[in-house]
Amino acid sequence: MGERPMQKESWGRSSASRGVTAAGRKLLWASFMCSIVLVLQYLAQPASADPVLASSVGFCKPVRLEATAEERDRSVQCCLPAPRRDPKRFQLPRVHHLRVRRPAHELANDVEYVNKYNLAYERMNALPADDPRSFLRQWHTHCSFCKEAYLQRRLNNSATGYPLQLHYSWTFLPWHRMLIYFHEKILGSLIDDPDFTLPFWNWDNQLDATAGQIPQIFLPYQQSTRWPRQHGRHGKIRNTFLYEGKRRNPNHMPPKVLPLTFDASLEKERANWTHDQIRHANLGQVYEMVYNKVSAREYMGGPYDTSSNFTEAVNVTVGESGGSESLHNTAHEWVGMLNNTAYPDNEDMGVFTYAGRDPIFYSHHANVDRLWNVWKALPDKITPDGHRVRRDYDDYDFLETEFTFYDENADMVIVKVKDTLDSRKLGYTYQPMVEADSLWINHKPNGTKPSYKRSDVRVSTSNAIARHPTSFKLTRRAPTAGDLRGTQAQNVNQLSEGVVLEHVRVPELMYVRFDVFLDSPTATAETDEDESAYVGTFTHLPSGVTTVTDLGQKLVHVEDDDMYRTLNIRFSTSLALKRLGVTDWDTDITVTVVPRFRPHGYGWNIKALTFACLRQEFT
Ligand SMILES: [Cu+2]
Repeated sequence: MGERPMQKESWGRSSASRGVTAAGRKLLWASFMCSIVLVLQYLAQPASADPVLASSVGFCKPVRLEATAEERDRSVQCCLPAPRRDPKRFQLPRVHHLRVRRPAHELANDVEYVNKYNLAYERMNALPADDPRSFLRQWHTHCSFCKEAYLQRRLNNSATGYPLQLHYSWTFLPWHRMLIYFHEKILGSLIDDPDFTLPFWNWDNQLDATAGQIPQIFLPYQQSTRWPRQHGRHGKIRNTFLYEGKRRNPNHMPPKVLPLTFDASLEKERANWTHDQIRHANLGQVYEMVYNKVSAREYMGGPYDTSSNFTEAVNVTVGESGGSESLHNTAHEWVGMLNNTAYPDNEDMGVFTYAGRDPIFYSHHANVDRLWNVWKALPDKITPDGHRVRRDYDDYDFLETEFTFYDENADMVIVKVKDTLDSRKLGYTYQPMVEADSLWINHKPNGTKPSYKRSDVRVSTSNAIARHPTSFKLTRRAPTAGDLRGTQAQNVNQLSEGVVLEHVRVPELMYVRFDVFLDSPTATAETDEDESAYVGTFTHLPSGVTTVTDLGQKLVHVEDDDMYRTLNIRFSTSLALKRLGVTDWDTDITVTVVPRFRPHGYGWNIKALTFACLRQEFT
């Protein structure tokens, strides 16, 4: 296979003892390239990267939709109305009692709640289009900020010239928290209920079989005797707005449960999975993507400041999603119309552009928000120290980042990230789900270890993610005091070990999903994600909109450099290494990337899915 040269590699315990063979020279070259990337990154650091003002004031462009055979230039206008009054600074509310968000599956038959919830949305939907509180504008808020309609600004309001993007970085959690915070406040004000809370879609809950289904409140209620309360003295449930006209995959309705390892290309093969199999895989996935992430960088994503430009071809600062964001992508794909030719745009949930048009979006994000709180309270038990406290970033550029939203009075409010970090200070909390959470916290992956001879391993020397599972060599070393810089670890034993694929070029329009295994060169698409060697999944939602199949006619577009996103993709390795019995720092290992998508039309000889280097990193 021409694009994927493979080399037999000699494996010593120490990389120093390796002879300089042709393969060795290539590997040396690869690590040289890795250091060049790092040096360039360092040199190109602008002297004055500052916190970002994510504002809906100023230049706004329509959001591009990918061309179809019929229409070459398609776009959606999701710019927000200008504020009618001067923006105000956000003030933390005076909290007398905490509002409690409850799980959607437990609220399904609460007639009073569901009717209130539906009425609030009906009223929101009835507001005129120039009202920023209207459902249309709530959807547009997500569409415009998450699809780069606006430009990133400095805190003095001057534009940086870079598109504003609130995914792929540390802004993902705080921005979406405040989006649903104001959304909830507006809904409450429309029904004169200041205590109103959004329900959360508790998809990580594997204790209750209904928790991971599309919650009943988003579906038409059946005339059923199973829920007599619906039609009893409490009246009937009306939920028309919550489902009518929403575009969701009809194959994923209850009793189907959201599989958190969902893989559109394997959907047929996995159709016969038992509920127990799904349940087990789901626990493993939340364990890997939440519990296994100790540092802020691993869970929340990489930094975002005024030097960050995620969409330029030759860029320095690249996007980096945390475990939280990667995990949340799966529910988006599964609810939306992925790979349905009648819905080429994957709407609603399957694409950032339309996700906010489905009310389930706000409940999905409420669970993402809840898991953020849960994550901060998890014990370490992963780093050699074992007692690192999981904390939010404390960088100045993070804390001082500003967002603008419209509040329940239709006023523009400027919120600083530092005011978003404690949900209790914002006046709300979540109903505790201790028993369900503990299932994934205490999950034990299958103990199976792959057996192979190191001397038989063929590692790739080209930095490309290929059609078939590909193994790469990862050179390891012990952490030093220098690795502490920029982290929140108190000492080297608190550092979390990981592997980073640097500067992966991902076509914006391409659905990409791959699994990563350590020291498991025999891993294939059939390998269970719940085995010891698995360290996580990367998922990229097509963020222009098109089906994968449609791309067959549009190869030319992929040549445009601005159609790529450059991302760092990080996997936490401490626990897997422990499980695999790799206890020293000198053992080099293989990293096997198993693609779980079929890029029809792209072919594999594309510039896409190459990366600059693969390296060990401590955070
Ligand atoms: Cu978003």
